[in-house]
Amino acid sequence: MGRLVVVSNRVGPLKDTGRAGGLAVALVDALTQTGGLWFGWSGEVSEEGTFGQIKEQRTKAVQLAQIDITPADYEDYYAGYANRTLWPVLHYRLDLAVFDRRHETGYRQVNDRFATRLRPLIEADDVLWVHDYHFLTFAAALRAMEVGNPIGFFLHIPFPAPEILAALPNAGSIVRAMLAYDLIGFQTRRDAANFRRFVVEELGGTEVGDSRLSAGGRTVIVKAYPIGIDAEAFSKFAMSPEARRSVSRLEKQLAGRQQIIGVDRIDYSKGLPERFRAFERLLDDYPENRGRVSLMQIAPPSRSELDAYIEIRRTLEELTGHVNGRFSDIDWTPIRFLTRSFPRRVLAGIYRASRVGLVTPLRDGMNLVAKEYVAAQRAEDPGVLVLSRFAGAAEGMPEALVVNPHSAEEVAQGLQSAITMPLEERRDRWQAMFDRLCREDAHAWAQAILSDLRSVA
Ligand code: GDG
Repeated sequence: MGRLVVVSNRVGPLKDTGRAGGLAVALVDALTQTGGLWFGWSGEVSEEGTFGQIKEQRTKAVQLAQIDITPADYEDYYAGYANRTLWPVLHYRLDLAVFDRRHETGYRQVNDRFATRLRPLIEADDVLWVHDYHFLTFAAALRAMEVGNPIGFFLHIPFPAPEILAALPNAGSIVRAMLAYDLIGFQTRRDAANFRRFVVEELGGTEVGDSRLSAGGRTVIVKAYPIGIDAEAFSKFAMSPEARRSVSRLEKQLAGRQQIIGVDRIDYSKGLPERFRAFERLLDDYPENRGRVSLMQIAPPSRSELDAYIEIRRTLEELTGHVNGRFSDIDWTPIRFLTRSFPRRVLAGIYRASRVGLVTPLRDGMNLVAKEYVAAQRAEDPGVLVLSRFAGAAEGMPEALVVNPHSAEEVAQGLQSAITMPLEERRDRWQAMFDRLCREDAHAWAQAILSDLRSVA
C-alpha cells in the first residue's frame, strides 16, 4: 500500500502534548500505518515565505514538512480569503463576509505555491488527503502539474446551501476547481447534498448513484464522513489524575450546586451571545435555579486580529457583566467567563464535573466539544448534552436535547429539562451516545475516507 500524504493548514503535533486533539491523533495513526508525510504551513511568516526552506521533523515512518508564508500571503490568503471570506460564507454569514479580488488571487497563488513545493516530494503510489477550506483549489494546482495520484479532500466546516454560496464572487470557478479532487468528504449528509445541488444547478453536473457526481468530464466521490473523536482515550483523560484534581477543585467550589459548561474558541459561529442570553432567560423563567445553577464558559481567544472577533469578545464581556450584575449573590456568581485555554485532561475533568454540556453554535461543521462532553461523563451518573440543531453533531446524536440556538426560550427550556432530568433517562440517553461515539470514532472516520480514496487508485 502506498504512503499517505496529508496536507493541512497547520501540521502536527506528532506526539501527545496534552493539547493535541483527536484529529491530530487519528491522522498520525493513519500516517503511521503506511508511513507518510504531513505537509502544511509552519504558522510563521517570513520574507522568503513559500520559497523558503522546508522545515522538517521526523519520527520513524512519519515526516512533517512545513513552509512559511509571506506577510502579504498572511493578509490575503489566511486572514483575508480563508478567514474573512470563506469562513463567514461557509457558515452562512454573508453579512460578515469581505469580498476582495486581491484576497482571492492571493489565496489561489498560495495554493499554487504550496502545490509547487509539495510536487517533488510526491511518490508514484502515494495517496493524498487534503484538509479544509484553506485548500479548495489545491488539487487543481497539482493536476496542472500532471499529478495523477488519488487526491481526497475533507471539509471540516459546513458547505452552505447554493442560495448562499452563489453570493461568493467566482463561486462557480472555486467549486469547479474542487472537482479536481477524486473524493470530496463532508461532515453531514446535508453538506454533501448542498455541494451536489450546487454542482448540478450551477455547473450542469449530474448525479451518478447517491455518492458520485459527474461534471466537466470527471467523476468524483461526494459523501458524508462525520468526524469522530478518540472516545476511549478521551474517556480515560476524564479519569486521569489531572482530571480528578480539577473535578475535586470544582466540586468543592460548587458545593452541591450544578454547573453548565460551554467550551468554544471565541468565534461568531459558536452562538455565544445567544447562549449567554438563553442562560439569563433560564434564570428569569425558572427562578428556582438562581443561586443553584451556574454557567462556566471556557473561551480561548482565536483569530483575535480580526475585527469581528474583537467585537464578539466585547459583547460577551458586557453580557457577563450584565447577567452577573443582575443575579449574583454574596456566595454565587451566575456566569464565569474564562478567556484562556486548559490542557485536555483538565478540560475532561471540567466536563465530568458539569451536569449540563451546552453546545449552541449557529452553524458548525461537526462540533467536537459535544462529543468530548459525552465521552467524559460518568456512566453511573452522566450529565446531559443540550445541542444546537445547526451543529453537524446533531445529525448523529439524536439522544441529546436538540434545540434552536436562536430561541432563548427554547434553549432555556432545554436547560431546565436537562437540569431536572431523572437519572434513568440520563443514563439511557448517554449510553446510546457513548456507544456510538466508540464505534464511530476518529480512527474509523479516517479509515472510511482512506479506504474509499484507495479504491479510486
Ligand atoms: C473545526 C470545525 C469541526 C477548546 N478549548 C480548549 C480546547 N479546545 C478544543 C476542544 C475541541 C476543539 O478545541 C474544538 O473543536 P470544535 O469541533 O468544537 O471546533 P473548531 O475548532 O471550530 O473545529 C468543527 C472540527 O473542525 C473538526 O472537524 O468539528 O465544526 O469548525 O477538541 O476540546 N482544547 C484544549 N484547551 C482548551 O481550552 N486543550
